[in-house]
Amino acid sequence: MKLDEQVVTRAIIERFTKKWTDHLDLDVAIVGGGPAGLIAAYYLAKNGRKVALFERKLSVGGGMWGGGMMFNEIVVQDEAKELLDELGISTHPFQTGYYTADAVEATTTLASKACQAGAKVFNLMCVEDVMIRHTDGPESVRVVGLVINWAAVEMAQLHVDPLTVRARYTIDATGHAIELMHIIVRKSGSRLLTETGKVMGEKSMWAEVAEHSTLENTREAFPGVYVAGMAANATFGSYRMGPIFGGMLLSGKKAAELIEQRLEDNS
Ligand code: 48F
Repeated sequence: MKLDEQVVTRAIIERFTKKWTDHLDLDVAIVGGGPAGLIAAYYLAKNGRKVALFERKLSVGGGMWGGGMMFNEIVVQDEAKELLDELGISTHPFQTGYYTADAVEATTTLASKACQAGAKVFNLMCVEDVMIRHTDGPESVRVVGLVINWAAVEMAQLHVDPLTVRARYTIDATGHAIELMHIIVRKSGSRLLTETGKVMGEKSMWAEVAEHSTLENTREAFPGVYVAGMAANATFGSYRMGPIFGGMLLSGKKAAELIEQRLEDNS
């Protein structure tokens, strides 16, 4: 077969453009492709929802690749083992209640399952802002979409205007940085659904408490926006937990379930 570079170029441009235009109006937009964002994408897509995940970096996986301090093994507790089994990620018992998994196997399998379930990953794109609309009067605001740009534009600090996607619901799964929540507070001046109305910030490490509170804190933090993973604890003022990943995965799953319920209620 004779190869034609122009066919290769046209294939990439046309297929990417189709993928992008097919995902301008979403059921759920997920910001951040760490473990929490990826697992939420997996469950929502598995339910047939139109989901896109935006990740600033070249690769999805966030902080899961490096295990703890670049020792590329992760730990999960009893409560999350079933979830890894469901995804087909091998786990190895360590001592009662604790399992390890190879960080690279866990990350690649999770990413692959999310994509195969139908979630579209847009890597190398960063979310730099949100679209907010007044819904029921001036006091009632809601996030209705995201403002997106190429990560390369951000890195080069070029003055290039962004583009947008609409979404019925959004998940802030940006990890420790909680980028979406900070943008919402800074730009809208509205109160978050936290005790103080602001981003409460992450506390020092306390794995036992943090793993449980990650789940409790996985909820709507601003109308239309749910927080998942480390962003949930950082928004609602709880502790960090280090390289135990059960809470991250269960949190992403919970965010997907809560949004699924809202989508069903509104249909
Ligand atoms: O940090 P990250 O892995 O978040 P997570 O899913 O998991 C946290 C754990 O990795 C670890 C931990 C475990 O116990 O505490 O830290 O909560 O993934 C967040 C991803 O979001 C991307 C970022 O590059 C990373 O891959 N991200 C952050 N801000 C943006 C973004 C943005 N504005 N636009 C696009 N991607």
